[in-house]
Amino acid sequence: MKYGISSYVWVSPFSSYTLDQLQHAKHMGFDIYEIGVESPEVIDIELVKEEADKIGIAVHICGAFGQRRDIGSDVKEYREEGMQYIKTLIDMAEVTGSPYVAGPMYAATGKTGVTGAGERKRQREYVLENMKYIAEYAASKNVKLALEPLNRFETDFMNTVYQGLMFMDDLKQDNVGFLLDTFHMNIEEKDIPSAIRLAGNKLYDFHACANDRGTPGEDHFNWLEIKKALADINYDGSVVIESFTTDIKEIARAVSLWRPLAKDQDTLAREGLKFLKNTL
Ligand code: LER
Ligand code: MN
Repeated sequence: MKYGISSYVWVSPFSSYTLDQLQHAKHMGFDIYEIGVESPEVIDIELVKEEADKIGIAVHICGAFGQRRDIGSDVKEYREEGMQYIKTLIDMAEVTGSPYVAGPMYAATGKTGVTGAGERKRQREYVLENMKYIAEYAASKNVKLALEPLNRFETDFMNTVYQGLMFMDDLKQDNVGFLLDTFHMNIEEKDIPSAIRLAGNKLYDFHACANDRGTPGEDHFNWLEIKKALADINYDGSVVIESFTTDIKEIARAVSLWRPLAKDQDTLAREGLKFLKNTL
């Protein structure tokens, strides 16, 4: 297992001006720094890779999907922006050697309420068509796509692993699997360990969050059962602590983090890592 930390814990947006974060994460004992890419235009990814190599930390890529990055939107311009953005993320993953691009890339985060049958069908067709293209582009660069089911307040498209598997059945692309996040599973899955087992070898990335998005371990989760489920599916990928600074920009409304969840963000990272290393 490799342990990571999301850039959202400390900065928003991550940029070439916040490269010191890599050293900070390494010092704390993390193996991976997962960039939540809000503004690609302020990230010189070659520079990030150079710095990461110097420090000895891996850089993984996760997306942030505001309204204009919605590949299932009725607005053509938004679909195109979404496609262009995901292609940029894949290019970044290729540069840093990230095995995946992760995140809820099937829709704008926070978009809910697509209820009419016609509208739903149209959205799904757009997403399938666009994801197929993106998955092939990713495959050509040896990158996987880790789709993240989100809770009902953040998406109406994919809330559970079961729905994700149905979508993947229709998509038929080998390099598409899951990013599972304990925060979302806690709201949507009947049983978190069963959901992990259902994802099986389709699990590519894992967000370890407390149920309130605070320090992993300071929560009501049964981490020993989560550990068993991860072991049962032979998961040896990344376990990334995801929380957010209250300054979060691209997906502020969806994240809805209005108060600090720990004494400070360093404490959250340090205590969370200690807990996960001891427990998993
Ligand atoms: C992103 O990884 C995530 O978990 C979402 O809740 C962000 O809105
Ligand atoms: Mn997440």
